[in-house]
Amino acid sequence: MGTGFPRRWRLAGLALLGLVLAGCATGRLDATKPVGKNAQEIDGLMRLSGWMAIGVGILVAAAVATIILKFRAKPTDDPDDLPPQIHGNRKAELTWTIIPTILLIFLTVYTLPTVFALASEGDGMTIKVEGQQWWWQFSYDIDEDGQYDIVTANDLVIPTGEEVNLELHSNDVIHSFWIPRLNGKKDAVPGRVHDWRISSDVPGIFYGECVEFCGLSHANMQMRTIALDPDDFDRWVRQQYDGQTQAADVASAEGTPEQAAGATLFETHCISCHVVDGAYESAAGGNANLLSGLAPNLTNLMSRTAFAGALYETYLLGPDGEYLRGPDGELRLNIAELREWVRNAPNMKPARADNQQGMLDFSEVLTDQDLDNLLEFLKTLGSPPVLPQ
Ligand code: HEC
Ligand SMILES: [Cu+2]
Repeated sequence: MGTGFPRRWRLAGLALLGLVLAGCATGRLDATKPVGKNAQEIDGLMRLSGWMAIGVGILVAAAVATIILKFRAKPTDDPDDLPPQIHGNRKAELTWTIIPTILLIFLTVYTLPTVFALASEGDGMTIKVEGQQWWWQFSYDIDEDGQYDIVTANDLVIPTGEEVNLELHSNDVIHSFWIPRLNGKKDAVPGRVHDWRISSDVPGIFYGECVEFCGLSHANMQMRTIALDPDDFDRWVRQQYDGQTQAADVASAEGTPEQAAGATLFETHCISCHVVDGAYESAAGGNANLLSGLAPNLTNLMSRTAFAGALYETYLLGPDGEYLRGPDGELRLNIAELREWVRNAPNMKPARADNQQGMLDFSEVLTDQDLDNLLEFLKTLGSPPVLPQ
């Protein structure tokens, strides 16, 4: 064979291609099973253009095959006898110019309404979304007075049945927000505000990833949308408010001795970056130790299904992704990974704490006893998540 690649290289390439393609349709980031209205519209266009491409592909392949077979050299041909030599063919050239033009005009006209529909404003609430290396923050102005009442991370909780507006920001470099089953991708460029929408008619957890390369832990910058039916969403809002009061009580040493010791350690080591509403607000809204100026608000840490840019589950999952429960039906905290995170976060998720990106390594600072106490304190921050029914 003429090509320079040995056979096993070509086979390996084929196997790799197979693996890559298999990755397209499996797992949590499956764009082929749209749930949100916008994702469905995008999926419809994908399918239409996909089928058109398949049709064109088949026609072209058939034409090529026909020509190869029909005009191949026959044993009876005289090798010196050339077929008539021609230059150009107006009919053929017009055909293969006009048909694609018609197809493309059709696709354009068909696509435009969706492009405009995706850009219009939804009828639901507006949530501020901030990307930073390497996690997402979500801020809610529940009573619409211009103040954010709830600030959370990783889990974007939305009510079902309404088109939620997202205001995308970035605090450092370009990120891109994508929840494949709910909507397409939208970049978050520093210094700009991008409007986006998201909706789901059914309750559920929908996973997402940052899809603009943003540095060391880009692959670990995940997030999820938790769609709750309106009653559950109201429960979640009340729960978030309750968490704010609760935290204040523990911080003023109304807990167990371990919790109080944890609160003291938290004050010493953590509040330079982390805010806990009602308790530790001194650094509220900003922090000089981080390039992005923000660390996750920990007020309702326990109410989030994931931590560290949704890289780790807050509660233990079984083999089929179902939540494991204790004897009283309560969720089981993923205490091992949470403890390891507090001990040495850069070990759990690549970061550059020395460059003001990411959480510090506390393994040389905190003793085992300190870690136990800190964990006792963290456990008081909010109540377990409201899960979609
Ligand atoms: C230098 C700033 C800084 C300090 C100090 C710091 N953190 Fe963090 N922390 C961060 C950043 C940034 C993240 C997000 C990291 C990521 O997801 O990549 C984070 C994440 C966390 C999370 C996960 C929260 C979530 O929802 O994802 C917990 C829990 C946490 N920190 C606890 C602590 C504790 C406890 C201390 C004190 C012992 C502490 N942090 C000190 C910056 C800091
Ligand atoms: Cu990113």
